[in-house]
Amino acid sequence: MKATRNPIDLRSDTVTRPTEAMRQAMLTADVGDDVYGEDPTVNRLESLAAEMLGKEAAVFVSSGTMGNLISVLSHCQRGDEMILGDGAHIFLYEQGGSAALGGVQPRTIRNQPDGTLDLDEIAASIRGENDHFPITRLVCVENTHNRCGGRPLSVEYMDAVGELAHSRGLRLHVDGARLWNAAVALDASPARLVRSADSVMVCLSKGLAAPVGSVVAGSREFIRKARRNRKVVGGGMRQAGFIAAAGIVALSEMVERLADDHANAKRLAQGLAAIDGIDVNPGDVPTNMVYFSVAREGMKAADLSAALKDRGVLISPTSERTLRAVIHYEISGGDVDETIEAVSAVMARD
Ligand code: TLP
Repeated sequence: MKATRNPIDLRSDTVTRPTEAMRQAMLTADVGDDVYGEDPTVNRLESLAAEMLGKEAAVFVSSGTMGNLISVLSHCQRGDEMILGDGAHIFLYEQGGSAALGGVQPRTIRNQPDGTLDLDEIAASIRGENDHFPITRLVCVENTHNRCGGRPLSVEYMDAVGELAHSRGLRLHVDGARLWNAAVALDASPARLVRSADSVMVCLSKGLAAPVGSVVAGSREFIRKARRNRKVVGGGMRQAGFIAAAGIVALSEMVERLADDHANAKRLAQGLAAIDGIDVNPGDVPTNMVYFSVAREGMKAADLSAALKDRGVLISPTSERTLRAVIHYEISGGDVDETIEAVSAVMARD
């Protein structure tokens, strides 16, 4: 049975609680010491994820942030440079961990509105041979792109960015926290989407509703390094099968239903578009995120967010005028309708 949620929490798809099947799987998980490689459930999750992502191997980590960090640490040496978007989660929201802990310098270029990085700009940012320069080692892209509206990056683009990186001797890392949403939205297999990537981090704890965990996948050699780096950041989790068990359910049962979240996101955007003082383009909501803005003199996103909280709806502001609503497993069509009514009531009042 699916728990009902009160308040209606649209702050993120990270707020979901485990499904009944996940709770059962956790209760009965067969476990061992994963630092010795002896947790059968973790091993099963890693094999399943590697297979779904078309990679040789995978490693289970506690969070998306840890997965991205150990991927960068495994590709780069201190003083190396990585090229990534100025809206990338790795750049904006991970405390600059790659620089702080790995000595890796971020070279940002502008994210295009569709979440991509312009290929010519990437090419122009790759350093040449010169003793003054750092060595460019890595390109990172994000799919779906969170700050760019949850936009999925196409198979063609993913292939092209991988080809460019490899032709210049660089590696490609994909922050695929929501790769599953991209795959469903594009009707492409996750493995196909990341075929040209040297590493990919995917989250189990966002749209797929597992309580904890992410997975990094890549070549056997890369994952060996990533496993060492996981240990040095304190990520050797021992009987982690208890949480990996929920991850297996997430991968086996929770991917296809993301289409429902995407439909609900569109429906929310359509409802919001009809409200005076709200700006949103419902034609531009490809996955589970709805970014919308307040277009009324004297009213800020934080004011709307506070007024909605009083009505039992949680939506976070992302800038002075903009808010982000994220649809997930615990949000029903009825919750979407209630949210539209709440926004409508606040905007009619003020
Ligand atoms: N994103 C969270 C916040 O940190 C902003 C959210 O609510 O969307 N990559 C991407 C693209 C992400 O959106 C996130 C989480 C992460 C990595 C980090 O994952 P965790 O939270 O598991 O460390």
